Amino acid sequence: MAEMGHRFSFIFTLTLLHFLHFCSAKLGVSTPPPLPILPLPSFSQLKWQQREVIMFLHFGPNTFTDSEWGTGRESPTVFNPTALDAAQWAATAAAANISLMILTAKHHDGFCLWPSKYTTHSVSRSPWKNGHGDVVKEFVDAAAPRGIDVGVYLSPWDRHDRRYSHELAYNEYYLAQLQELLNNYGNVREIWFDGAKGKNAPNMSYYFSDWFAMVKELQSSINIFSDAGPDIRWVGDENGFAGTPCWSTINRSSLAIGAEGITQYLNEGDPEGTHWVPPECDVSIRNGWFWHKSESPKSLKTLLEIYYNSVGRNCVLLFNVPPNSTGLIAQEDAHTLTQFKAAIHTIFSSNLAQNCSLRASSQRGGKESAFGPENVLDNDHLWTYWAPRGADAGGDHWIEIRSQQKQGLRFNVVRIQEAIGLGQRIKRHEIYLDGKRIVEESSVGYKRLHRIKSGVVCGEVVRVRITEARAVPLISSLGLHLDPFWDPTGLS
Ligand code: FUL
Repeated sequence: MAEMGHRFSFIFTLTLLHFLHFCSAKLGVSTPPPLPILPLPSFSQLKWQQREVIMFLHFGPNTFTDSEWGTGRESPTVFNPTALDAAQWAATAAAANISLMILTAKHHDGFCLWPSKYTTHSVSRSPWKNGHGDVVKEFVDAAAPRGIDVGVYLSPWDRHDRRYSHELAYNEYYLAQLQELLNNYGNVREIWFDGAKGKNAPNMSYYFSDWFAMVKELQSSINIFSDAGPDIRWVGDENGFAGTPCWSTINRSSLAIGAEGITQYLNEGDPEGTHWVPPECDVSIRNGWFWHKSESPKSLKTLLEIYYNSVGRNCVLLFNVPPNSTGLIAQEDAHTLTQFKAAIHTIFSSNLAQNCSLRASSQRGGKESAFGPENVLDNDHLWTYWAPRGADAGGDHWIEIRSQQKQGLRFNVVRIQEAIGLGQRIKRHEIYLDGKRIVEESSVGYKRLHRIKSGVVCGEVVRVRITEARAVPLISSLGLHLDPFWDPTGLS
């Protein structure tokens, strides 16, 4: 009897929903978007995510002393670039479509690239421009006309300053420098708080809460990077490889900046995470972070490998391109970067799914709604998406791309993007070609790229099936691409 009652109320609810849907369609009223699933990205985090590849510039005394970690005892006179030209840095970034550059305003050696009022260990004591130079200013001024945004790195670990190890004095000093950098150089879009610290460094607490609050007070659209956010997290390695899965969410309360044993958690994120803190993959174009005469840039093949494992796994790639001791980005680095950009363009500028027909397991709000499968082929990768019916993550949700041409489809890369503005949802998914499974994987996020392990495949119908999700899946973009650079045998 109770079961009959349940069935009746289920049928009644379903009929009512259909009736309401029919009425609203008749009245020309649109079905609203589904509810988000928390946590959500902030406006600045979304903007950052869409940049995909950004640039790091490690520059300072190390550039001149051929080292990676300066001792702090370097004389400011070693800093003497003969042809520093920040416009060339900006031109190099612009040629690679890069819209954000981050400069090491102060690295672990404590030397400041701007004339800080609070120390003499800076450009003010260097022969460069007779001590009247300001690299941070030249960097910011060169970026603006190119439409490039800027960020700064201010190392908490300072091997030069004598206040370091005197907790209060050093925290005040650091805060004062934050105020200089964030008050005097216009908009700053990202700030890097590096958790690195030598094993024998004095034990001292950093007042992160004060620092972060000050940063947000001075710059409203900035993203704060550290091991644990609050806005962007470290990916847990320096090879530029994110994990699988890779969630934009983590539990911030379970993390301490600079702590040991958290790298896997940072690499993969947490589907149950309480905060939206997406990962950034920092990696250098060369072996070291600073320029060294003896090193040369990585190969295009390695850079593409990094791209697939960072941007292709829901991350932003922070690519370090260090200026040399003349103050310029080396020609071979600039060339490698242009080749990299051209390769990405070759692979992704055309979507082989573009003229295909689309079909899905169901559609939220019915056939006439704004949530149809065709949304995955438009240029909006955030706010237009295919949404299945209902609010339930369960059920067999799929979307299908069917070739309209005799020769069918020929590709070796599949691109999937979630509408992350409403939260990250997909936990597991599969891809089928003509009924045969070719991919079985985990999370998606803003962008997931799959290179097909067997190489180029041909067929008629590609189906993306979402097998597990935190909430009803929302797919904003799908792409089929041909990567001529990728050799799955690894022989080329
Ligand atoms: C590390 C530092 O120790 C390296 O020198 C470099 O700055 C890298 C980006 O972060 O933690």
